[in-house]
Amino acid sequence: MGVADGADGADGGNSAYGRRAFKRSKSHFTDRITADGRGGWPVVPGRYRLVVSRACPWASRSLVSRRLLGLEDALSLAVADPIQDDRSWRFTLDPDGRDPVLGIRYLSEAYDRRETDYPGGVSVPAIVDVPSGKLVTNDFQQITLDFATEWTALHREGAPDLYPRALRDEIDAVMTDVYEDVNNGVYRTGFATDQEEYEAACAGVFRRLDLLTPRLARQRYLVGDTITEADIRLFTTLVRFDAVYHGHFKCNRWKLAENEVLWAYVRDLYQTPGFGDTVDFDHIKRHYYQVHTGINPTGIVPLGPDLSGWLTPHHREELGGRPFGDGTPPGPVPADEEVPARGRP
Ligand SMILES: N[C@@H](CCC(=O)N[C@@H](CS)C(=O)NCC(=O)O)C(=O)O
Repeated sequence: MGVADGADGADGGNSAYGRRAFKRSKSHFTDRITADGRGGWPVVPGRYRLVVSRACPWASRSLVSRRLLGLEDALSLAVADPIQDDRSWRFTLDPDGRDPVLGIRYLSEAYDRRETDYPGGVSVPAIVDVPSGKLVTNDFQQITLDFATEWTALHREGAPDLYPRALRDEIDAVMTDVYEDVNNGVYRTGFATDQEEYEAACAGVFRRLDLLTPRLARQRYLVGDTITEADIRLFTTLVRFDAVYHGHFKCNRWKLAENEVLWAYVRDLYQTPGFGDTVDFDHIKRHYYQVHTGINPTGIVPLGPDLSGWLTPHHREELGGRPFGDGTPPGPVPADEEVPARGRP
């Protein structure tokens, strides 16, 4: 496999298999879609298409946030095959291998329409302007913040406030630490190329999880008493932890299922409408184990872990908290977006 997370420009330069420490590259296309259209991309229902891989934790943030806010009708969804080829993300899950709305076979075609001969990697999540077929943004850090704050006119009735103004400083501080040590820390651990680098990154992952544990033993959610952007970002890493980060990325001091607090926290979110219904464990496992041939040369995908625990009672309601604040849970998943049975517990 020519292209792999951590092996190309989109996700850390050539460092995953080189001698330098793993370093995540910045998103290249950082245009924003805004309520007032100040950057040339106004929020308009039906104009844009969100392209994701359900394998990818960064893309999965946008899937969860889109569901919680009820943006499914306003912003359509393309799901890429979890296995990239040497032209990167492709629409081989769709009839004739083409995205039915954009009419393209590879996400790179939308990148090319935006910038010819763009030398960097192709990454998800990506938002594409349907009329022109051009990529607008692949800036995963900004995409969900803009869903919460710029797409408000299109939110469903009862949508939660995922980035409440009064809590932004605290949310930002928590997200910065979680990004460095956990979201990106698992990648630095998995793609480390020497022992020292691996040990430092792995220790950092568990140090941060140890620090989060007493906080989440006291309170149901990371910040305040409702679900916020901070929970979405921690969730998309934790939900992958035992399935891929523990084995494939060698983050194996303990399994999440061995930490009573974090395991209950992530199960609570998994069972909350808008979270677990976006998760495809089949895509997650096949992507990591088959694509990163540098660290798993046989491409063998393990059979475990057993997924049945995800649906067991978590008892987190006893901590109080109001998942959606003054709002309500999202409705059912649109029929054409349901995760196939093999990806679910
Ligand atoms: N560094 C990416 C963040 C998103 C990202 O790394 N996505 C991964 C999938 S988890 C990706 O698409 N990597 C390119 C590839 O694997 O071909 C960006 O520039 O926005």
